[in-house]
Formats: sequence, C-alpha cells, structure tokens
Amino acid sequence: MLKIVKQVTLVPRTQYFMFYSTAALPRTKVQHEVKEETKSNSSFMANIFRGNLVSAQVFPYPDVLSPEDKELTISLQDPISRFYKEFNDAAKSDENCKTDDKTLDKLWELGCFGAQVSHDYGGMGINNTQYGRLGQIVGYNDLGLAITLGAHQSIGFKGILLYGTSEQKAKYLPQVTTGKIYAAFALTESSAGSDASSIKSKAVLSADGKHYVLNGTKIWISNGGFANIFTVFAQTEVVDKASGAKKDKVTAFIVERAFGGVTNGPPEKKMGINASSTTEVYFDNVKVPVENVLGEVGEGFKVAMNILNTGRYGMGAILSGSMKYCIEKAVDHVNNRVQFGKKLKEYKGIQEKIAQMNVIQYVTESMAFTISQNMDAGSQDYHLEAAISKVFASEAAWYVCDEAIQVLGGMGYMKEAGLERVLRDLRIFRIFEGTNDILRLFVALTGIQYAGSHLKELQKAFRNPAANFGFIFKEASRRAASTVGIGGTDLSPFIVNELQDHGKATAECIDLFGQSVESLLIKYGKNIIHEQNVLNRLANAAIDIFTMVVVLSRSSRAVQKNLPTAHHELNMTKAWCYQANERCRTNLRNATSSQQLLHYELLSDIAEKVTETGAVNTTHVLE
Ligand code: MYA
Repeated sequence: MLKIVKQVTLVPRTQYFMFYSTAALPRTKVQHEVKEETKSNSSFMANIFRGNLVSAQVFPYPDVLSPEDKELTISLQDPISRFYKEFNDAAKSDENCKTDDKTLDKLWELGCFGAQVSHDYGGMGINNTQYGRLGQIVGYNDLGLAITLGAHQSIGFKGILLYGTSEQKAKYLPQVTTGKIYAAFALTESSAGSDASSIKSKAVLSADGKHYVLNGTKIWISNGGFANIFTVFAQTEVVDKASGAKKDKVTAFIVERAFGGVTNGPPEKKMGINASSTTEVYFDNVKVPVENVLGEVGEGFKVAMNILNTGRYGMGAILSGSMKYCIEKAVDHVNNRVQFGKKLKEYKGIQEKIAQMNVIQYVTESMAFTISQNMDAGSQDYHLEAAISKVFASEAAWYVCDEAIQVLGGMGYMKEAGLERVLRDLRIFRIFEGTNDILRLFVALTGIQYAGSHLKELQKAFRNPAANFGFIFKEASRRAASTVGIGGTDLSPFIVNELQDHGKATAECIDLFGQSVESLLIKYGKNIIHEQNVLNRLANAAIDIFTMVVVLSRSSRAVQKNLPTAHHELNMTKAWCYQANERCRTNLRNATSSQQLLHYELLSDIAEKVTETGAVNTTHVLE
C-alpha cells in the first residue's frame, strides 16, 4: 500500500482569510473569474474540494432499480440487441454516410426514439439507468447511430422534458416519440464553440408581442439534415429588474422547421460518426411564437447547460459498450493467434494490455451507473461527476480501441477487423458535448468555487466568533485532527476487508486533495482561474479520486452480494487503485510544486515562440 506522510500545517488565521473574497467579483466566466456559490451540495466530488467526505452518492454503490424495473430492462435489451445483430449494418452506414430509412424505421417501431418520455406521451418511460443500459448496447454496435439517437433525445428534445410547459409537452413529445419527427439541439456557432454563451443568433420580439423573429446560423448540428424540431439558443433583449438596463441574454426556443425560414447546409464530411447527419442550420427571419420559449426568457444558457449536464453521463454508458466491443475483438484474437510458437494470450505484454483494457472498461461502467442511479434517486448535484465521466470515458474508449488495434497488429488496421471505424467514430467524443479541455477546467473551477464559498463562510464566521463558535470549533477540530494524521477521511466502513489498504490510500488522496485545493486558493486567490496548468492537474487528480471511489464501492458490493465475478472485480479494483493513486499524488504534487511552475512557464515560452513564428522554430541539423 502507498503511504504518505502528512505535512500540512494549519494556516494562521490572518493569512488564511486574507486571500479570498468573492464579494466584489463581477459575473463569472469559466476562464476568467471565480464566483461565489453558497448553496449546499450533495455531490461527492464538490465536497472533496472542501476536504469533506459526503459519501451518500457513492457508498454503498447505488442500487435504484426495482425488481420490476430490472425485468423491464432485460425485456428491452433482447429485441434491441437482436435489432443490432440482425438488422443494422454499421459498416454499411459508415460507407454510405447515412443510416438508411428502413433501419431508422425499425428503431422507431422499437420505441427507441422516445426512451425516456413517459407512457402518457407514447414513450418507453424508462429512467436514466435503463437508458444508460440501452445506450451501452448502441455503443457496442454502432456509434454513428448512437449519435442520431442521442442528438434526438439526450439533447434534441431533452429541454422539452426538463423545462417544457404542459402545453409544449402535449404538443411536441408525441411527435418526437412516435411521430417519426426528429429533434436536434442547436447551440454551437462559428464564433461560439466552448464559449457557448457568446452566441450571436438573435431573437427579437415582434411589436405585437406575439412572436420572436429569429436569425442566425448554427454549425455542426447533429440530425441537422432531417430534424423538424430544434431546441435553439439565441440572444434576446431583457430588462434587468433591479437597474432597468437592457441587455442581451440567451433564451431557449422550440423551433419547428415548418415555421418557415429554417434550412440546412449539405452534410459535413467528417472523420467518423458518418452514419449520423451533421449540417449547418440556418434561421432566416423565423417567426417563433412566444409560447415556444423554453424555460424563462433570458435563462437559456442555464437551459443549455442543464440539458448537457443530463446528457453527459450517457457518454460513459455508451462508451463502456464500445469498449466491450473492442475488448471482445482483442480477446478473440489473442485466444487464437499463434506467434513464436505460443498463443498471444500467453505473453505477459499482451496480458497487461488485455487486463488494462478491462480495468478501464470496468471503471467507466462503474462511473456511468453511479451517476445515472444518483440522477434517478433524485439528486440534482451530479454535474461534476457527469463531466468527469464524459472526460474519462471518451479518453478511456480511445485508449481501449487503440490498444485493441495494436493487439491485432496489421489486421487491426484493416477495415474488415471492424475497429478502424470505431476509432474514427470515437475521436469526436473528446471534442463534442464540451471538449475535455473545457470540462477539465469546468470541474476544477466549479469545485474550487464551492471550496472558496466555504472559506468565505468561515471568514464571515470569524468576524463574529462568539456567535459562530460551534461552526468555527468544528472546522478547527477537523483541521487539527487532519494535521496530526488522525480523523482524516475514513472510507473503511464502506469497503470490504480485501480492499482496506486501497481504501486507506484513496482516503489519503482525498485529504491531500482538499489540502491542495486550500493551499492553491491561499496562493492564488481568485487568480487561480488563470492557472490552467494547475487546474488541469487538479482536475486529473479529481478524476482519479472519483474513479477509485466508484470501483471500490462497486467491487465491495460484488463481494457483499457474493457475485460470481467478485474476485475478478476485486482484482480490477486493486489494479486500478494502485495506478490511480500514484497518478493522483503526482498530479497534486505537480499542481502545487514551484518546480513545476517553472516547467509550465517553460512550456508557455516554447508555445509563444512557435505561435510568434507561426511554425516549428528550430534550425535544421543539416543547416
Ligand atoms: S452540443 C454543443 C456542446 N457545447 C458545449 O458543451 C459548450 C461547452 N461550454 C460550456 O459548457 C460552458 O460554456 C462553460 C461555461 C462550462 C465553458 N451546469 O460564467 P459561466 C452556470 C449548470 O461559468 P461561461 C454537442 O456537442 C454558472 O453556474 N450551470 O459560463 C452535441 C453560471 O450561473 P450563475 C452551469 O464561462 C454533440 C452561468 O451558467 C454550468 O460562459 C452530440 C454562467 O457560468 C453547468 N454545466 O461557460 C452528442 N456551466 O449566472 C450526441 C455554467 O447563476 C449525444 N453554468 O452564476 C450522444 C449521447 C449518447 C447518449 C446515448 C444514446 C442512446
């Protein structure tokens, strides 16, 4: 087991409270400022930024499906798996750059386009966990088709489910569930990708107040070529209630192609997910009735963010299915291929690859279903975890598919092996639904903001210590205990005996993480937002902690339930914790050490030189 010596000292009171005050900060931008967050939060991840263990989301491993739900899930799995095996042809769709209508019709018949819509509107009425399970099957079989399905319901009409009025639901949900009407999510513009709130599309209220006139161009819209219903985000003028000043704020709209003025560009030529349609969509003086505002006027950015939040866990689910597919290909090969007189599976190097692929798949799946089950249990605090699962799953799936190709060698590079398409399809997952780069910053800064607000509460408490004695005493005791190495995070009650060492090491990582966040806030204050190298290391450490915790929890469950796979799950958990623990500590060291800062400066200097000259800037050895 890994052991660290705790070297944290209590920060003197004055120093502690000088550095951080959010009160005077203007509105936040992820890249620009840290803001105050006062709401309490049940998220496991948000709380470790404060150095707190709030375990309910992760221990014991969530288990929300009733026996009837489980039965329903199994009854849905079979026909859907059969559809992919017997009816769908992913390779053909990739080659044709479209999924043919007959295939899509069959999916409509199976009800797959309205999976989470309630029975009242003709949907399957399944929950996030069941949707995730079906997503795994799609991800196993056809990622291009997963995009068509996901763009339609994970984001296309999700806003109507989340924010729609009863009239909007009654009008639109039956169409998108059983009426063969496709939906799409239209946020991105040429100058607004990661910086989603800077969209330029504009919706102006008509003089009679009955409709908005919408103008703008959206790019890279999945299902753009055939969707008839769009969730569109545009700037609208709003009057600030307090100051009376007018300003543009994003509003969400339900827009029908039938309104007129909605057209789309030709299909984009892409690296992968060719089975899905990606186009520009143009809105030219489209008259959108005021009844089609989704959510509140001026609150559209939050509508967009929440739609994306609810969809992101789905990436973990579908990609854990894709990984399963890649692993099966690799395993089939190593079981049969003989080189140097032995089957490939007998070589240690190959064993390591196969094991690592499986471990990573296990982690991804454990994460996706931790989140989906928390969502189904009614939690609203899963945004950090969902972003983490999207980042992890997209990188893990890329790694697994790449390794599967490597295991197959030259055969893996050939189309007929069925892996190169998957690799091409997978590449976009690190880019869309929030690039992994922006999501790492989102995780680090959202967590830091939550930690910062706690420090601010303490700051306030110290202004009147007598009145806040209990609060201050509790905090001081916690810190003192942690400093002398007792009373830190304790995961032992949640974890089976076989994993206690790894639980202890993970708990140490959690403590180290909280201490690192605090020392970074002390060092940088609100300027932490400019320290992207540091934030990325912090996000990576956060990701590793979440992954360790979910597998510790899931494999403990496997042991407690005496599952036939329990021993195997324990081994995978041990292997993962061993790796993730080391990496987590390295990342935290790299986030806080001054030596590393010199390294980051060096990298910035190199990048500056190259960007200045516009090309590789070395003198060739032959000159
Ligand atoms: S769709 C396009 C995807 N685009 C993006 O994801 C854009 C990425 N950018 C962002 O997410 C935001 O712009 C960032 C913030 C994060 C950079 N949850 O000032 P701010 C609140 C809740 O920090 P910014 C696609 O790719 C924040 O608290 N709230 O914002 C389709 C604040 O609130 P307040 C949030 O710096 C692919 C306010 O917003 C969140 O401008 C097809 C402003 O915050 C959040 N996350 O930017 C996929 N973030 O004002 C197909 C911010 O109250 C699907 N806020 O303080 C495939 C799936 C398959 C599923 C299965 C199939 C079966």
